[in-house]
Amino acid sequence: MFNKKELGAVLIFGFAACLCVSCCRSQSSSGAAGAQVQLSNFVLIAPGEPVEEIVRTASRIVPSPNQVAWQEMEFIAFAHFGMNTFTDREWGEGTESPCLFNPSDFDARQWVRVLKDAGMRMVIVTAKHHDGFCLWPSRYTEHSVKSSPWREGKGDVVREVAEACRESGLKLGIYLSPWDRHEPTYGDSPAYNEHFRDQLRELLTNYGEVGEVWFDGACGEGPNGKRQEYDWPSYYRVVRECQPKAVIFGMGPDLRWVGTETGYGRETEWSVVPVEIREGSASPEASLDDLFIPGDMTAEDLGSREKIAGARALAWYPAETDVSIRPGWFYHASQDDEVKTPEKLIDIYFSSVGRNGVLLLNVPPDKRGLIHENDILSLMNMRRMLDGTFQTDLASGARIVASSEQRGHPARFILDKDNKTFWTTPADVESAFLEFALPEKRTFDVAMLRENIRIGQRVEEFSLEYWNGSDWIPFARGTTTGHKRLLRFPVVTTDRVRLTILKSRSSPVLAAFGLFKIAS
Ligand code: FUL
Repeated sequence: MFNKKELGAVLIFGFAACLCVSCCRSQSSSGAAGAQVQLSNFVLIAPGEPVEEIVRTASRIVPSPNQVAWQEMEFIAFAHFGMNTFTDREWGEGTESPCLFNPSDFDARQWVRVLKDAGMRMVIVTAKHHDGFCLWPSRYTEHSVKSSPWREGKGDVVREVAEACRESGLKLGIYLSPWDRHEPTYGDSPAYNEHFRDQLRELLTNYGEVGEVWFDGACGEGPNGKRQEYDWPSYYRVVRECQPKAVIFGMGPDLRWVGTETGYGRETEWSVVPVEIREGSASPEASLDDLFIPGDMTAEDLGSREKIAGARALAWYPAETDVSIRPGWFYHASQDDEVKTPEKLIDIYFSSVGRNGVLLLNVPPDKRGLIHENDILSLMNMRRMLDGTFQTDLASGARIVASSEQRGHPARFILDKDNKTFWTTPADVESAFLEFALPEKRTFDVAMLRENIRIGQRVEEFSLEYWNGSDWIPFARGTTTGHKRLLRFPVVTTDRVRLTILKSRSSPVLAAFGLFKIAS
């Protein structure tokens, strides 16, 4: 599967079991628990590799522990706040006076309280947007809160958000825009790269643990007419060195942009996808961080068998789905009546978290430095409806008959509320069904499936049917599952449900199944 050079690279990328290639080969079709031998979150594919072998390899690529921790958060917050909040713009020029930044009632605890109550687990703050104004008193520029009238230049938004997050048990994320329309060195590539690394290091060493670093791809023309060449690998090194538990989004190798800003992920969302790498540099010393080239990941099909068949490298590179609660990313009073409704937010939740993504919802604080009342109302109603929907699992108490079970991984594990245990089939059994006999007739309109992503992502197609007393009636169908798949369908009342895995990349590994009734 790999040449000698590539094998070395695979070994050092390994997060799970680091195995020699002969182990991979000999166990690839007969491994324990149907789970088979796991590789890492990145694998190089040798030219000419048969498609079936590539598919098997893809099924055994697993997320890094940092990627698992990120995926399990499911729902996280973006807080776009900065100079644009005060100039009523979306992209500033970089020439704005710091005097304009002056929130009247800034309260990071209010942000965090609201976002936590809404069910979000991390807050990513725009420490610096494209206009270059820094929300922390950076040593490397005067264009920051320290030159503003706010708290007489003694304030630090990043610190207050970090402290509020720590107090509430939320993680902190940092958005640091590489594109900087204020910084004079921008466009002088080596000088600006150093400046950017300095700022990054400042943010990643002075504010406690950071869970995610958000790198935007926007790259404008420098003031001197030169285009800035970002030195991404050197940025990644700063993140790895200062925050070993952080994941890097976007222009980095850990998380990819889902490809739209609507909040809607793909119906078929693979976390294992081909990635672009620097050719000819796959030495045993190289890591994904060194090889990775940020590429366009916006196509509708990223991870089908056809796509991975031609891959040079495959990585666990899951989708983050960002969207704003308002039309703009920053607060504009004119949009106070355009806050997304709870129903719209729920639709987005089903189409992002429910499609194997993490939902990054932007809630932009206003000029007071507070989350606006309209946003709070929408968020709280959304939360109430989601809690109402998911509080009672109508599949619980069901007896399950499986067409096939791997020893040690019985079907009942799918209902045990422990996402680390799982049902799977013996090796090479790639289609199977589970029949759920409910304790009595129940009414539902939502189904939930989860794979155990620690073992990989495998399910390619599944269907759901119910027993109407004489026949099995199909009521829902899906493709990929991943961390979480939610399906909505017209209300069904029955006491028997059948889940069929129609197609899978090696044995399916399901951690959970649930049935729910949407609450209004
Ligand atoms: C984009 C930026 O240009 C927008 O202003 C916003 O920050 C969004 C989340 O990312 O690329």
